[in-house]
Amino acid sequence: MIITKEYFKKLYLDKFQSMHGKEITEATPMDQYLTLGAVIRDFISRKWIASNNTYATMEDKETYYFSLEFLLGKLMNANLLKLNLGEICTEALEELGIHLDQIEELEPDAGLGNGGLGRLAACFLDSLAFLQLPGHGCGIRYKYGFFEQKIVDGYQVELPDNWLKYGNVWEIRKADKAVEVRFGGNVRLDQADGRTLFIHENFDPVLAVPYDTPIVGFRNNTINTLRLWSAETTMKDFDFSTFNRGDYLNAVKYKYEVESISQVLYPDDNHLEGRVLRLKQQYFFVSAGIQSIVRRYKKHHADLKYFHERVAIHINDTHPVLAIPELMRILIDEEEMGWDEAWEITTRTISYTNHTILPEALEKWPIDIFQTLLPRIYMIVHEINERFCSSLWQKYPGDWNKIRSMAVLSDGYVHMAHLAAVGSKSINGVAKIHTEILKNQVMSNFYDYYPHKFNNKTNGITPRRWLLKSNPKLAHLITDTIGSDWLQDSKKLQQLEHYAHDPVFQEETHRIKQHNKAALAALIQDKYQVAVDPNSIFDVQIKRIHGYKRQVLNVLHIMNLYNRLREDPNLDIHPRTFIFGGKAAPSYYMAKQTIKLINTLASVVNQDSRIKDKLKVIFMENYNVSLGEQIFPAADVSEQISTASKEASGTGNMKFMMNGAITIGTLDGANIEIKEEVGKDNIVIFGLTADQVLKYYQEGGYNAWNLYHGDSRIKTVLDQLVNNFLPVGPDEFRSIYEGFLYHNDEYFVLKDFSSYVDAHNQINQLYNNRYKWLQMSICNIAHSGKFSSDKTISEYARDIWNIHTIPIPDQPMF
Ligand code: 26W
Repeated sequence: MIITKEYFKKLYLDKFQSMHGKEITEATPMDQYLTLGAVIRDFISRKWIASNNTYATMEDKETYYFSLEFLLGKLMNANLLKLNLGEICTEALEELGIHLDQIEELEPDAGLGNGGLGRLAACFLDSLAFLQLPGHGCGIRYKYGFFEQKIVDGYQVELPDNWLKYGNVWEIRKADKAVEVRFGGNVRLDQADGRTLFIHENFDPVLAVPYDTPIVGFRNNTINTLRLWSAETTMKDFDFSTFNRGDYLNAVKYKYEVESISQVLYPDDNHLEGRVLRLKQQYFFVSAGIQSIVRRYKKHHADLKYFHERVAIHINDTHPVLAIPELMRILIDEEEMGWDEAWEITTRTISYTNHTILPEALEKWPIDIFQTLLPRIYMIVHEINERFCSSLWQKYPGDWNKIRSMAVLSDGYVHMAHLAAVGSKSINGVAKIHTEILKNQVMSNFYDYYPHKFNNKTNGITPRRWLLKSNPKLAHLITDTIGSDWLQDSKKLQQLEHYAHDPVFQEETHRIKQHNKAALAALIQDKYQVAVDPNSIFDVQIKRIHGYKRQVLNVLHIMNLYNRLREDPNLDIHPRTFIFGGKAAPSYYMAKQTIKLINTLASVVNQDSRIKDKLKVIFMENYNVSLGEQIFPAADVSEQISTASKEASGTGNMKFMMNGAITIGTLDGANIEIKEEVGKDNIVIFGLTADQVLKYYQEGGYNAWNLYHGDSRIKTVLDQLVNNFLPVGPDEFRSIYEGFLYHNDEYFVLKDFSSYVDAHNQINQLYNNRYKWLQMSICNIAHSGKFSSDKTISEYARDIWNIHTIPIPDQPMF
């Protein structure tokens, strides 16, 4: 059915009246937004039902992506694009006096993630639906998402992200699908018919209530489901037993404690704080998710023996690793299966991705805490460990050190990555180099033991959001130039290479970049009252603030450049605007000081008229998905400067590339594969290699003081951190200074400083050759299809999950 503008208007007006019971002329912007959400939902719902019915009745496999984080961003515009309703909707609403772009602004970002891992999960869901693959998400419906960042006096201040304040137009609460999750208590053993029974008693029950969000396929009929669980008290426990005993205050406290499980996303990124509530969150959603999958399976299949042929469960890092013992528990305790059969099924169902090698991010939980909270799960983990250690003993008799280093339980801890390695069929890293480091360093013992489990799946990003939605002008230019096939197959972007030297195409690309830069400059002017010149080079580092990502290296280079400009205001450099964005974990002092340092430097540089506007520094507050959508299309230079070996993959690097920015980066994560794709002349590489870094860590021999004394540029900028050069107390940045000199520069910032400065000089030269720069930029766009999450997901589907395309039949619209 063709939807006309008139028809859309009628749908909208009817919906408005039935929802709000007043005239459209009295609509508030929020009324307008909620009405449009409801209209779009109606377009989705038929297809959603059809997708669910198709999946339920097919004889094929479905996959479930378990993740503690899903960083979706806004959905309205994305859904309109996918349903191909954007134009009709814009025009219809205009005639009603409603501006779509204005009401879209009202939608809060769904910010249920910290950074890379959470956004990857969102891109993967998008690609699953695009590829018509039966794959769903499972996570937590946090009441508060990732905190909102305000900058006050240069410092980060955290505010709660109350994203559900006005309701959520996309979710549907499924109260009838709620399940119970049990914490604490004790396990009593009993015997029946020659079987040992494990009876979990005196537990605290928590009701897990699912909220389903449709994941819309791009111009197809597929609607998959993201199921997020919310923690509630079971009515019977709250209202009747406790309350009736007259213990009102305790009843309220109990309700509060239960609900706290899905209250807030932990803002930890690459660092485990180890709060018991986090472990509760992990078991809560994993148990609820697996129970609901088993329940659904049993509706259509009699025998759990074939579970792994119908269900694949993927765990996004170790956060959902309790899926392994939880599936064992259900198969053994509830389905009365024997251990060996249950283990066979579990280890054929579950697959695991590792996203980080930083030791402080590897999850481990004290055994006593684990056992108290999850007594039955602990017994199962204990048994897994016993059996695993005895098989290790077979292979490595007497090698206690090796066995201890691989055990699931050792030194008083449950080691979650070891549990993941033992209990899943596949272990993958997220970029080639990362997988190699896993195999040869971090998990080398496991690689020796289970070589067949290891594989690489280089990350990707969805071109629907990161090109089509966020950079519509570039998307149109591409379609005008090579046709629209790239929308169905991102590899086709490669055809743009033929136009890399075409002056007309170059000029069009340039015009669009300037347009996007002007829009970002206007936003910066509006928000921060700083004038930045769209003709300057926009050099951008947006990502979490972390020592290993080395925002401080970027800062030291800017300080050096500033020093050069003050010495010689006529220095022949192309004007630069350095843009930063990113959040620090609230308890990460050094990261927060880095934000203060960037803002302090900005306040000095931006006001210094001597340097003739050749340098500007901007810190953009509250970096999130929506802000990213405005920044990536406006970037000329992409800063990917992690200490080599530390950034597992990176995905921001791919978003910049897809929007035509040139990478300045180390040979780390996916930068290496970007270099392989575009060739060494279309990327600017600097710094230590991963091998060199790892060698330093193993053998020592690095001395930061030597660099400080040996390079006057380094000495000057480090001294400027503590000598009143910056308008703060002399101790404000002492910790950063001491990190370099007294803690020997853990992330090799000083070591890479010189080659980083050279790399920036190279950027300057390249940019001054407009023809060359545009050719490089187009080459990057042309090769970005390699980093489409469609490609990544096709590989997961083929190599790990064994799931297949399941087209959903056309549905009558209403
Ligand atoms: C336990 C605390 C904690 C929280 C989050 C530890 C680790 C994490 C994540 C695994 C950190 C993360 O987001 N890693 C990033 O994952 C991206 C997607 O694969 C990669 O592109 C990034 O390089 C990696 O840092």
